[in-house]
Amino acid sequence: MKASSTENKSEQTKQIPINVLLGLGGNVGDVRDHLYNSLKFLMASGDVQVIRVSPIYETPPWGLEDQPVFLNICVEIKTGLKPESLLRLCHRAEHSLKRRRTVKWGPRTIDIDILLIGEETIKLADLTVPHPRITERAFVLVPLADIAPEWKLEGQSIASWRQQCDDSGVIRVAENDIFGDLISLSPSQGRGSIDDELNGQVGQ
Ligand code: A4P
Ligand code: MG
Repeated sequence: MKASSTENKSEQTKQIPINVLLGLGGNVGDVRDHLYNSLKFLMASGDVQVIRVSPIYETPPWGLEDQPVFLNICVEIKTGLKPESLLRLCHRAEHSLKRRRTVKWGPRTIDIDILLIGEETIKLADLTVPHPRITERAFVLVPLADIAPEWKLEGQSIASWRQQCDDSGVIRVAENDIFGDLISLSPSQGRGSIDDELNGQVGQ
């Protein structure tokens, strides 16, 4: 699905660009591809610059244990989108990768969570920032501490939360090399025919 250029133009002017931390994870299909294509989709909007990407971690399923292991990463982006627009863009990226919302905490090709937006606190009907339960989740804290150890959550650094979490079963399975061509490009450089490029690359 291609984002409408009219919508993008109005979104671009809505806010001074701010750094945002995202958490991405999935356990259905070729998840490395989904992680890469999600970031590419976000960049293709022209409103998102990828600043840092963590290594890729294999993580035991949290919340609903009877499902395959996940791959997780965390990403720092810079965006001028307002939070609600960023959430909509993330949902469009999930949709492009055939994400289906069936079971809460259940299997998915990709899930994109907005973890932190600068130091903002947001409580809307469909958006809570900081994302709930970050401090309980090694699948978030381990990759997050790799890219944003100094960011603060509830008065403590991410590095400190990471040290306190139970990271059993969390395994670094790859560095961030596959994302190399996406990192630190200007937003316009990420533009392209994302629909063409994604076509046929995802199975579920
Ligand atoms: N929503 C509210 N705040 C946010 C936010 N900050 N970022 C709303 C993103 N979305 C936010 O999400 C449900 C609703 O949350 C959305 O409509 C959005 O408006 P969803 O993606 O439809 O459903 P979900 O992901 O199943 O539920 P939820 O509560 O978001 O679950 P989580 O917290 O994302 O956890 N185990 C491992 N190892 N790795 C994982 O990645 N992921 C989950 C999902 C469970 N277990 C996991 C993993
Ligand atoms: Mg989610």
